[in-house]
Amino acid sequence: MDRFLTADDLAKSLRRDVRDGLTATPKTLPPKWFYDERGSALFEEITRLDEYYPTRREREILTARASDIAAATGAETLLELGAGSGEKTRLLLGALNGTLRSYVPVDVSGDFLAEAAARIAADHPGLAVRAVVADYEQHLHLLPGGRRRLIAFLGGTIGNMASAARVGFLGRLRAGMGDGDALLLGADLVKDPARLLRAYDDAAGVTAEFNRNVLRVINRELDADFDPDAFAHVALWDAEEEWIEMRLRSTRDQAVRIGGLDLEVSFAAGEEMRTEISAKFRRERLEAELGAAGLSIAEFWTDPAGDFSLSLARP
Ligand code: AVJ
Repeated sequence: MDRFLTADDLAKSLRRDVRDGLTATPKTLPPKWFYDERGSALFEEITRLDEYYPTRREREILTARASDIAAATGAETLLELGAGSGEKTRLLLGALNGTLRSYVPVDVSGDFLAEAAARIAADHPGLAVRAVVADYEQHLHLLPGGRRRLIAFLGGTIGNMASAARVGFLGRLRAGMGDGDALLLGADLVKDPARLLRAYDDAAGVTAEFNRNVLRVINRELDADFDPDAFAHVALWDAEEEWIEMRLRSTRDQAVRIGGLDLEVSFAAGEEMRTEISAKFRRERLEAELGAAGLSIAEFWTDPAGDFSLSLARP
């Protein structure tokens, strides 16, 4: 396993994010910190909820198009940005078995990554599996090279970035791509806001717990004393930006001490802190943003219901 990101780097960036976010107006926290062990388990639970369609829809597209993806790319290396559930990976690896020689899962967390990589290596003898611990926002240029690489960025995670950040990110990705490489990008699509809101505010309250989990992460990692029960989950649709926003609303006036930062922050009753944006796309916007980054869409697939998209883009 290659490490471009140490536990110390990660701790530093958490400190910076929390200090910057909690001293800003309005307060914000980046979604990156949801995913400790409990947060990852809660996200897995979200993907099985009736209301949360993206994972199922993306799987439908991958199942239907895996052999098209294989034929179109003839990929020798599969680079996967962000740890997949393993299931999407298996679909792709199965389809690419004629040409694929190596698989490179990339994630910020080494714990989950080593396990997942070992399982895949055991199931695919002959496939070189090289896990890389890296932040794909910072370390794109350090990822393994090769001819015919397929870079998969699935799940709709691109939606966690605002438009300018997406174009910047895609541009850096493009800068490291050769002519034979391709990008497989999963992106959720604009749809009825009521359905979107249900997907991000489920009846069982799993998403609410997932949202509050970031406070537990900060309590543990930075010796803070957030009372997660004093924050209510909020999901809203921003029609202008075409994104879902998740927030935590302070249910009372309260002060929180973050011992590890020697910082005290106060929240007014009703004050809202943004914890995630999840942008939803139209094909035109994907074409425009990929185009601005120097990539063009060779294939654009959706599930039959038109809920989710997979784009295959090339330099
Ligand atoms: C993993 C970022 C794609 O935005 O839908 C799920 C995270 N947040 N429910 C998404 C999430 C609330 C998810 N991504």
